[in-house]
Amino acid sequence: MTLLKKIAARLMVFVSLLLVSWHACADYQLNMTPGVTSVSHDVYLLHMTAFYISLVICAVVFGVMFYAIIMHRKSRHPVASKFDQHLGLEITWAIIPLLILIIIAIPATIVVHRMNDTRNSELVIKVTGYQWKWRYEYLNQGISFYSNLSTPMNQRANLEPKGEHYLLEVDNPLVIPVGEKVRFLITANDVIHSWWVPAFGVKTDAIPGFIHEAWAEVDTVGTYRGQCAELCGAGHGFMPIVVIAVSKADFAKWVAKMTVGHVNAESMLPNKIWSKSELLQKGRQAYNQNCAGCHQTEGTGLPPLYPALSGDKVVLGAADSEIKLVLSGVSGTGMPPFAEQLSDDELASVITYTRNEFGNNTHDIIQPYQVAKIREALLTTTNTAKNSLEVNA
Ligand SMILES: [Cu+2]
Repeated sequence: MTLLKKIAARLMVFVSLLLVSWHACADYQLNMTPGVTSVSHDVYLLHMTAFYISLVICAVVFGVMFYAIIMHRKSRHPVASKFDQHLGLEITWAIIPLLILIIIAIPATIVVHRMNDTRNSELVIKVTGYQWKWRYEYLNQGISFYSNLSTPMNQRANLEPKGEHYLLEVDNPLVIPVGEKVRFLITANDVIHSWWVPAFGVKTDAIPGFIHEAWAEVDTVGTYRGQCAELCGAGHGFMPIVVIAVSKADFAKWVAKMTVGHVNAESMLPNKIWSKSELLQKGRQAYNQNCAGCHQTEGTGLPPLYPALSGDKVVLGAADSEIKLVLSGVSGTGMPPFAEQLSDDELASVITYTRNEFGNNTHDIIQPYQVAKIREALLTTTNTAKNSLEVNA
């Protein structure tokens, strides 16, 4: 009796804890989402079918078990029956699960086959995972951009209340049209990531050196959010995915805007001289988006993996050396080359920022044209090296 009382008391505690914490779980849903693509609908249907089959099996198995426990309890049947083995019964309970498995496997195979059929796509987007951001390239439109987490640093540091889409918001979302088959070519540039958008029924590993494929044909206009689903380092939780599905007409407008924007960005006043405060303001933003993941907001780094920038000898040394290092990265370390990721004015501002923040009072101001000059010199060296390799080969 005391044991029963103990169990009842524990059960009461468990239930009250569950009730108290229930409101905290209200934002989460337990089940899969039916999603917004034909594949995600199929996956959901398959999942629910398997779930209901499991429920029936559960009911039958537990039904028989409890029936046997109650009806054949010792007080009713003090003397146990002596039979063992029943060929018919054994064959039946081997064949029924087999049939159930076949019933589940046939539609599952059809759906998996459909998921991998990327033929007849109308738009191809290459998705590349980086520590810790995504890059999207529209292969036939000549549009490419990086997509960084845009949740403000103060929210991440608990200095401000968290926003509605905390850690699920980006500066440049992926834009796709509804009603068109979009093929994704998924890869990575450093370590293994995984591109996961639950509403599309897509969760595909992004592996350096491999290209995996996925596709989606979205049926509803809207904003869909996902995350990297493969533990990829310290900033794994800070590389969300945001996809905006728009009508075909809006998509055409967006493409036109992006193409023009790209041309403008290329020819954007490379000789403009920025003021120190402009550079620092722009630099803080670029630093928090691209550098703070490793070197930390306060420039303290995470030694020995990510060096502190406060008092760092490269940051306090010649400006050209720092520009060169940021452009080409440091091989064998976590420092990637930023030449492709950031524009000259972003690099100039972030380098100005590191040279004047964290107690690094160099008073240096770096202008975009200085970055452009070193970028060009590096490019010439790389091309010369490539050419001489080709000649030698
Ligand atoms: Cu990742």
